[in-house]
Formats: sequence, C-alpha cells, structure tokens
Amino acid sequence: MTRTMTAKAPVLEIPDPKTLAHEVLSALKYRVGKGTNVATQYDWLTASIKVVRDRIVDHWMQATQEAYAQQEKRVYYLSLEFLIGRLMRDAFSNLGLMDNMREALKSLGVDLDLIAGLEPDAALGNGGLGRLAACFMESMATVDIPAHGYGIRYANGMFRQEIHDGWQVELPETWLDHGNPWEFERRERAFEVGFGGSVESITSKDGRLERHVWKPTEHVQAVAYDTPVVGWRANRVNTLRLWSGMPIDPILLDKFNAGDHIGALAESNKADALSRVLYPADSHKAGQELRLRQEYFFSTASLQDILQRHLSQYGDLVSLPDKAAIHLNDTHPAIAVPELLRLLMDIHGMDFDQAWDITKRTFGYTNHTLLPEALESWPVPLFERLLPRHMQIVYAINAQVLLEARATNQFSGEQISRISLIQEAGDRRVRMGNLAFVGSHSINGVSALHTELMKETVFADLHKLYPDRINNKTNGITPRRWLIQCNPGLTALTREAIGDRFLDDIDAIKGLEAFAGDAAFRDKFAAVKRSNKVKLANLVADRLGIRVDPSALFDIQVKRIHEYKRQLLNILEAIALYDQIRSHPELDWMPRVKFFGGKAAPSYHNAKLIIKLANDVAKVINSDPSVRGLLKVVFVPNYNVSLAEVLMPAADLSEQISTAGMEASGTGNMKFALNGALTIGTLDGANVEIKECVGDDNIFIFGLTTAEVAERRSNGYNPRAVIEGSPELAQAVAAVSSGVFSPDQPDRYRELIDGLYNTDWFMVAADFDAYAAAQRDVDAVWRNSPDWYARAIRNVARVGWFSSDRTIRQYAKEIWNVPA
Ligand code: 26W
Repeated sequence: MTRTMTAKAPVLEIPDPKTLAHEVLSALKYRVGKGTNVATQYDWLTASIKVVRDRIVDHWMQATQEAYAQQEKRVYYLSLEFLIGRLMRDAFSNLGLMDNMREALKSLGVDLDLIAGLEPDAALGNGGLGRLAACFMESMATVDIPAHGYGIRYANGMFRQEIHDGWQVELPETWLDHGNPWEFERRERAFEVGFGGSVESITSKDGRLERHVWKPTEHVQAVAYDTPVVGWRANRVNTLRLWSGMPIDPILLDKFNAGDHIGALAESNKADALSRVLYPADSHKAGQELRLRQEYFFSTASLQDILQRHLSQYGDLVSLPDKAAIHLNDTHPAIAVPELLRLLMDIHGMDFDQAWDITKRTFGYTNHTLLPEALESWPVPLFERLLPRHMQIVYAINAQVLLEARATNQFSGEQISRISLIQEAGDRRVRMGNLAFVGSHSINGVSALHTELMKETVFADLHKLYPDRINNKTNGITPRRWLIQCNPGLTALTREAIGDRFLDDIDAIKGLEAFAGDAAFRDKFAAVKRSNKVKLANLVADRLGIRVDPSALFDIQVKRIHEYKRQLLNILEAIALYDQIRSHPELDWMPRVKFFGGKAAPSYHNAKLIIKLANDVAKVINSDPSVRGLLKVVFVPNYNVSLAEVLMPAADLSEQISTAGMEASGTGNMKFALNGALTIGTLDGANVEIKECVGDDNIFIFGLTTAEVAERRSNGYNPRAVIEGSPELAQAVAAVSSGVFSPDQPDRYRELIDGLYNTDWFMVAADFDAYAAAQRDVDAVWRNSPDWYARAIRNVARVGWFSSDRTIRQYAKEIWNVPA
C-alpha cells in the first residue's frame, strides 16, 4: 500500500495577495534593510525568498519534530553533487503560492518572472547524477520520507560556459556573490576532519591489541549549511545539509606575530580549498588528491553528524541499521564504508565483526556508469598517506571478503583478484566500486538494461559471490519541476481535460490518452507547444541573434558532451541533410531546427572539438541561402537546469542516441517525453523502458543493440569500409575533413575524422544509415501533423511511470525499509 499524498498533508494555508504583499514589504525593510524607493530587483528577489522561506520553516520544524517523536527511520543521501537549480518557483509552486505571489508582487510594481530570472542556479553538479539527487530530494519530501541530503557547499559550482569563436571557454560560477537567502548557517554544527599522520596501536597490560588511534597531522572543520527542501503541497520539508571547509584556527598567531603573514593563513587556505570547486568531470578521470580529500571531508562530517543524532536519540549504535539508511550516490562517498567502521571500532569500541555487520546493514550503493574511465580508484600510496587508518581497515575488509570468496571454492585465482579491493596489476590502487559493493547490502543500477550489464560486466564476480545484492531502480524525474512548473501551458490544458488528480498522483496523467484522437484537443496541445517554442525562439534571438521559425520541427540534443552520447552522429546527419537539401531542392523538405547544448569537461579534448564542430557547422548552414531556412543549427551556450526548463517544453524531437550499452539510464529522455516530444533513440539505458511504455509506434528506435555492438567490436569492425559503403556518410565526412566548415584551418578535425576511420569505438559509422533513415521517418510523421500530435499526446499520457516518486517508493520499500 502506498500512502496517498494528500491524506497526511498538513493544512496548507494560502494567504491572499494582500497579506503576501505586506510580508514582502516587511521583509524588504527588516531583512534586506531597504525601502521601496531604493530597492533593486535583486532586493525584491531576496525579500520574496525570505517570505516563502519563513512559511517553509513552520512545516520544516513540524516534520523534524514528528520524525523524532515517532522514532521514524531516516534516510541519509550522500552525494558529491546536488544539481538543484533555482528554488524560488519550486517553493512557490509546491506551497501553492504562485498565483497569489504573482499578484502580490504586481501590486508592488514587481514582475515575478523578472525577479525569478535573477535567481542564480545552484549548479552543484555536473549532469545526470547530480540532477537525479535533486529530483530524489524533492520526491522524498513529497512522498513523506524523513530524509537528509549531505553534500558539499561548493563556493564555485559547475563552470559557466561561454562560446568564443565556436570554442568552449570556462568561467567561474559565483552563485554566492549576492549571498544565499535560502540557507541557514549552522556554525555550531561543525565537525573536525583529519588528514595524514599515523596510527598508534594501544595494547593492554597482557599485550593484547586493544584499539587503534589515528593521529592525523592536519585538521580542518566542516561547518553545516542547511537548505530546506519542500515537497509537493508542503507535505514534508526535509533538509539538504552542505558542508563548508573552515580552518580550526583562522589565523596561526605564532606565525603571524613572527611576521609570516602568508604562512599564518596556510591552514585557512587549505580548509577553504575543500569546498572551493566542484570537479567538472563527468565520466572522465578526476584523479587529483584534492578530490579524494573532498570525498573524505564530506563523508566523515556526514557520518559524525548522523552518529551524533542517532546516539542522542537512541543512546547506542547497535540500532543504527534499524533507524538509519545511508545511501551512497555512486562511489564518490565510498570512503564512508571504512570511515563508519573506524568510528564504530576506534571511537565507540566495537569489534570488527559487529562493526562490519552494522556497516553492511546500513549502507546502500547506486552505480551510475559502467564506463571504465569513470570507475574510481586511488593509488595505494596516496590513500595510505592521506588516510592511514582507512588503509588498514580496507585491508581488513579485503581479508574478510577474500576469505569468504575462497571458502566457496567457486572462484579461480583470476576471479579472486577481480573481487579484491586492491588492484594489483600495474600501480596498486584501491577500487572504490568494490569497496562500496562489499560494504552495502544493496547495490542498484539505474535502468533495467544497465542493471543486467552490471551483473555481466564490472560486477560479475562480486555478483556471483553475493547474488542477492544487485537490484534495479529505474531512474525518474520530479513532475513538479519538469511538468507543472516548467510547462504551465500543458499543465493547464491537462487540468482542463482530465481534472487535477494528476497533480497529486502522476499516474492519473494516463487519462490524457483518451484525447489523442480528439482533433480539438490536439489543436490546443499544438498551440501550447507552439507558444513554448516561441519562448525558446525569443531566447535564441536575444542571446545569439539567430532567428528560428517556431513552426519548424524543433530537434534537441542537450546533455554533457561525450563521445559515447554521440553528438557527432547528430552533427554528421545535419551535414548530410544539408547536402541533400542542396542537391534536391525540388523535394518537399520539412523545416527543422537542430539545437545542441552541453558542457565538455575542460580536459576532454575531443568533447571540446565536437562543440567547435557544431558551431562551425551552424555558421555555414545558417548563412547559406540555398538552404532557404529549411535547416538551422543552433548551439545554445551554458546548458543548465534553468535552460532545460525552457528547452524541454519546446521540443518536438528528443535525441537519445548513445551507443547501445553505454548510457546507464538517461533522465533527459524522460523530461522530453513528459513534455510531449517524440524520442529518436537507440535501445540504451531507460530508452528501452520508455519504448515499452509509449509503444513502438510512438518512438523512433534505430541502430545496433548492446549485443550487436559487442559482436561488431569483437569481430574486427572496419569503420573505413562502412564509411566508404555509405555515400551520404562518406560525403559528410569528406566535407569535414576537407575543411568545408573550417576554411581557416582545414585540418582542425583531423583527429576526430581519423578516430572515425580507424577505431570508431562508439559505432558512429555503423549506426549512421539507420539513424538517417529514422530521421526521414520522423519527417514523414511530422508532415502529417494530426498524427504527430496524437503520438506526442500519447507520450505525455504514458510516461507517468518515470516519476521519481515511483523510483523513490521503490528505494523506500526494497532498499531502505522505510514506509512511503
Ligand atoms: C570520475 C568522476 C565522475 C565519474 C562519474 C563524476 C561523475 C560520474 C557520474 C557517474 C556520471 C553521471 O552523471 N552518470 C549519469 O547518471 C545518471 C543518473 O543515474 C544517468 O541517467 C546517466 O545515464 C549517467 O551517465
């Protein structure tokens, strides 16, 4: 039984606009310290946030006290990333204040949309994993699970991307410049974090080893900053607690007095560095020492906080697994496994067996990628120098696990070496994936396909040893942000058609299905889509000076730039289409705009080259009169959560074209479908399940399957022969390599082209013809407009299952053992 959301909802008082206007004025005066005559738009924003935050606080305290009084089990979600974006609209909408707040502000001469646009994006994440954590936080509050998110309060979040002459340029994101009106600083909630030093063994009089004491040489503190997370209709308010690094002594007085003014600040700078920047690496190597320090910093602070809360409520730690579920969002917090063991043994006096049992029953771990270069491992010497006690504990865990494995008599020496927490080949490294796996009772993948591949590839041996641990939890997205808030037009139309139930229970959106065949409804649906496209067209005109026609098909690929996501396939198809339009001007081409957006990891050379190519191709195609506006290519800079909120509702076609077997799930695919775009995609990640939900006729699937990709790779795949066998592809590739798009530097794309001819690991050539054919199928359906919108409506009606409320309820029941 799932609890219905409205059943337990506290009475939501919705103040009238006059009351709200009064509150805003008072906040402006007493919280911001400004009068209406001098207030800037920013001041109005701050005042409005303070008003809504005050209202949240009552619900927040109620929820916290209830969890305490009822002795409810709490969920702790440890994540190095929370890509929450802007919060004000979210809060207005979830508290039911949007309309009255708009009116209140209007009465004060303030435009809600204008000030909402000034709120900086909290970009504390790279991409899918970070955004998933944000959706999960909102869903946990909505389905009424007492939960805390734990992460780092990065002073500089994800970099801001500018495009200079077609190239990506990274600029620091300074989201805290105007302060952060959402957060509560908790100076008193600070924990010490150590690094380095040595381990002492304490022995009893009779010579028995009693315990270990880690004596670190470096010390900093982690200070808590809390942000309230409001669920739908303020059902519950949970806490996102982010740690900031601070020195224990802000200034070393001895050094200062001795005249060493710089040395006096050394500690301060080191502490500061821990929460200075988010590593902008997404599925790409981030092997620096500072990264491991960040991982340990936030893991230990969170665990100390959790243990302190548990002890003060329950008095002992034996009951920890019954009252706390700690979740590891990928391996980034995997160091929490030996850290919990250390705290239980060295500080709280437990023996290894008991501590190990508690640890495994407390942790769960989600894997988000199978890409070998994204699997974290740390060199043993670095690990040992920074965290000597943890190194000992890792060896102790390893001994335990390898003994268990040997005892089964099922494993060869080679298999045992793959189960080991220590990689012995080459330089010795600690494997964080194996550590997270053995320290957790549940290990989940994020789509059905991905979970099966986990069992067959990276975790095959561990799965054989612990066959009950791996399970699937297909990702989801919050329909509050990704429908109700970002697409008010479609929300209003849906309410008009099927009533309000879908607002509380997204499954009810199924009701729209009945309207797919209703011509009048389809027209209204098309009108909503069109107005969302006009909004995007205006944004593109303002920011880039490019004019696009809202009646063209809007074809959008937005996500991190990565070779496996195959933006290159999309660009090559654009070039091929460009050739076709010019050589067959007599044909009835359907106007199309191809939008691209996404950031490349700063150190990822090929990804940056792909951005430049998209921009070069756009420049040539957009300015060629023989195209007659039938095709435009637009690279939208600085793709982030706020931009996604404009792009998703405006899309007709969603590009989900990764090489099969490589995208763990994808979540953009879900956002597009819920906003009425049709998907063109491969059988990869959650696309497989989206296809099952929307039906074969309402999605364009093409290309090799995972098994076929593996088969081609192992049977001497020859991309050169494939390219030469496809006239369209050959022509497109030749255009790039001959410098048609880079006349100033004809060999600019040599590496990309050589890669295609010689290796093509990502099967761009192998899938090209199938992709181009699928695109012509898209054109054919688009030409028949009623048919297109019927399919689009069916997409909206059939993807309610991809709500993160559903995902979270599955985690609650099958991993965390908490009611939801
Ligand atoms: C080495 C540093 C590193 C490694 C991996 C940083 C970040 C990662 C993440 C695992 C990358 C990521 O965001 N993965 C995405 O997770 C989404 C949520 O589950 C999935 O939908 C995407 O398919 C997956 O790529």
